[in-house]
Amino acid sequence: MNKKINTTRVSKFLSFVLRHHPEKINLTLDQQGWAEVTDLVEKLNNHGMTINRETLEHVVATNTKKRFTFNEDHSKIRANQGHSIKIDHGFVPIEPPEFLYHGTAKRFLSSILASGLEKRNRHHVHLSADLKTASEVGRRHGKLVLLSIRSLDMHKAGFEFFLSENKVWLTDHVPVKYIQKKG
Ligand code: HQG
Repeated sequence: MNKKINTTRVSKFLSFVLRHHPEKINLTLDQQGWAEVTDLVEKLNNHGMTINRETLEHVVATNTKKRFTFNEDHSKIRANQGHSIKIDHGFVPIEPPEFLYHGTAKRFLSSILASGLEKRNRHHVHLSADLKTASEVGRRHGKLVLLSIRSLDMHKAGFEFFLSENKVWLTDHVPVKYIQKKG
């Protein structure tokens, strides 16, 4: 293992290619978003990122948010969520808890309270089951505002929810009436 490997840099670049721009390194993803590991490693190296299979395994295993998953025999890899490219993730709808949370920045609040939570560049609106995670997500954008979502009521009204492998709750859109500002 190359001890000097910058796992954050590798993880960020993996997110970039596996969620958004595989074409930037000439990579092809299948319909479910999987890349061949051999192909990925070769193409990362061709694009100036010195990495081998062992390093990739290390980055995936130690990633704090479990952003990536290998298939069973580790011949393929994909991002667990967060894509902007269209993939068929095979998510199965499930019943959410009574409340889910969304952390955002204060500057987005008036717009959110006018049009609801929108998925923007992602495939889904991302929600968290706990306030700590929601707070971390929100602080990335600026001064934190926490929103509480009546997810079970949404579900009863026919909205679909999915849970990604790394435990992010996903839905298509959250209408204003299910959103309440916390505190
Ligand atoms: C906001 C990270 C104005 C929304 C995290 C958010 C998460 C609106 C921003 C994952 C709006 C989009 C996703 C509206 C939504 N008006 N602003 N109507 N509706 N917004 O980054 O949820 O590190 O795309 O509140 O852990 O912050 O990528 O979404 O602030 O799971 O693995 O528009 O990203 O994971 O921002 O974060 P994002 P997010 P990774």
